[in-house]
Amino acid sequence: MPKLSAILTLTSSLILGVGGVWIAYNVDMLPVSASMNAPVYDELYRVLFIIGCILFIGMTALVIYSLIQFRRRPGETGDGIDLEGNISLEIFWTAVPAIVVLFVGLYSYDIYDRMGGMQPLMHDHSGKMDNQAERVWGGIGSGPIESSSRTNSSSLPIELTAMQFAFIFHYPKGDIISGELHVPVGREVSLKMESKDVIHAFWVPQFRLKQDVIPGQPTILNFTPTKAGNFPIVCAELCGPYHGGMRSNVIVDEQEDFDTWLKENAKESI
Ligand SMILES: [Cu+2]
Repeated sequence: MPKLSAILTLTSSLILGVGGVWIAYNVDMLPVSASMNAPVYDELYRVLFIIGCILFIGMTALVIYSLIQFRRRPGETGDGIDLEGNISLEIFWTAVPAIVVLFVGLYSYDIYDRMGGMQPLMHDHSGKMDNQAERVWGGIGSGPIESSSRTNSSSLPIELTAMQFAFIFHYPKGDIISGELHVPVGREVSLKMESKDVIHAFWVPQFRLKQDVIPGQPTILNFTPTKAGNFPIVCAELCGPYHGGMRSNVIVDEQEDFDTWLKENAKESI
């Protein structure tokens, strides 16, 4: 009965859709969100997770249904019905994945743009960098920090040197060298990163930020922490035998606690 099957398809799609959304919003698999970047990233993750849930549950249900409904009954010894081709089904299973993939592509592009990833990519191919020839992706860029258009005057400049197998932070204000990153909550940090040896990567899962640290090419990473706390910094680029131990911490303090830390550790009075 075509009408019954249409109602069944509609009902099961509805249940799948609602179920997918419910799972994505109730099963929290991500670490706490602690930077301004994180909610945007999490939104993309949720949408992809909803699509994944719908596909996984829908296909599993269809397989189980088919196994039971079309099983071999007692006494059946034949090869089954002789089927060849089904144009409308073929159009359907080509069109649906194409639309889903197109949507995922466009939506990811939009999220990347909202994270600042679509800042003009002006790279000077002559080898020298002029003032505009810097790359800024997702608050992430490379080039001379002095010319960074994304670095506003209120942001806190910090320099990161990565090496086998440590992260070393330098605060130009106060000339502080630290093995841990101290930052105040709610203020933009502009991290100028460079590696001394091989490629490393600065990754803070709670900030949803991961950026390569490259020898000979400074990278700039701008971010604003939104939650006070102690979060891990992990090297996310296989960089040698002790790569797994290349970790540090970012300590996000309230502004006054950060100021105290800065005063206590500054080499000169600030
Ligand atoms: Cu490393």
